[in-house]
Amino acid sequence: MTSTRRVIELKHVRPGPFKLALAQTALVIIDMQRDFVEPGGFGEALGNDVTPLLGIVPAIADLLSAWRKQGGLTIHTREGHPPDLSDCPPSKLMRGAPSKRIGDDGPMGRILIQGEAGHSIIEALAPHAGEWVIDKPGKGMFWNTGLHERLQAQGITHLLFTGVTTEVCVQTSMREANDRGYECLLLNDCTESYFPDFKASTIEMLCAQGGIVGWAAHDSRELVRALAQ
Ligand code: C5J
Repeated sequence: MTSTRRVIELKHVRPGPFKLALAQTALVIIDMQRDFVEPGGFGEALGNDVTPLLGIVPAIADLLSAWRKQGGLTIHTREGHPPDLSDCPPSKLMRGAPSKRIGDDGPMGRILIQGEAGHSIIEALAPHAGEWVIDKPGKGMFWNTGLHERLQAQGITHLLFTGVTTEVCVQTSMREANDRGYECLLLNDCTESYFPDFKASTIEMLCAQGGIVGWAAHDSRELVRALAQ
């Protein structure tokens, strides 16, 4: 169980300290699915080198382990669609010129389709019983998922963001969360992009202007240390 009284203040964070009460905070892990981080999936079909994305797994795993020991709420998201693609708008299906489109057969099954091997979360970060797994058809975690209502019912006010990719699903979800009134922190060593410049720019944008979207921590170590105390 989460300690209802425990409050942590992180100091090595921009634009300034970030205070969180464990009982009102959820750790969010965005789309750490095989389709995005392993060869043969959607990320590679779009022409990307997916190898850098696996580099953040140890940092997320350490944070997740420390978070689980405190009984904190963890939310895993998965981007994808049912086999009949009924919630995939034609605009998303036809966008770009990928080598394979959503729903096509690949080495890990049909790309971004629920129930296929590529859609699953990587083994190292596999959800535990009781953790929330949110299937989302879009880039943001609130669109068409019912997540806001569940978070409200749970009294969650603060969200800690990790996962991939920084400038697409992570940023979209953080902006959606900010607009709904959540205090959001991005853990920079726990997020990655196929484009290093996009990651850096996204972090700058999110915490600029006094934290226009939220806060950014250079790394997760201060939080992991605080959780262990
Ligand atoms: C993308 C994601 N990049 N999880 N999805 O299409 O960021």
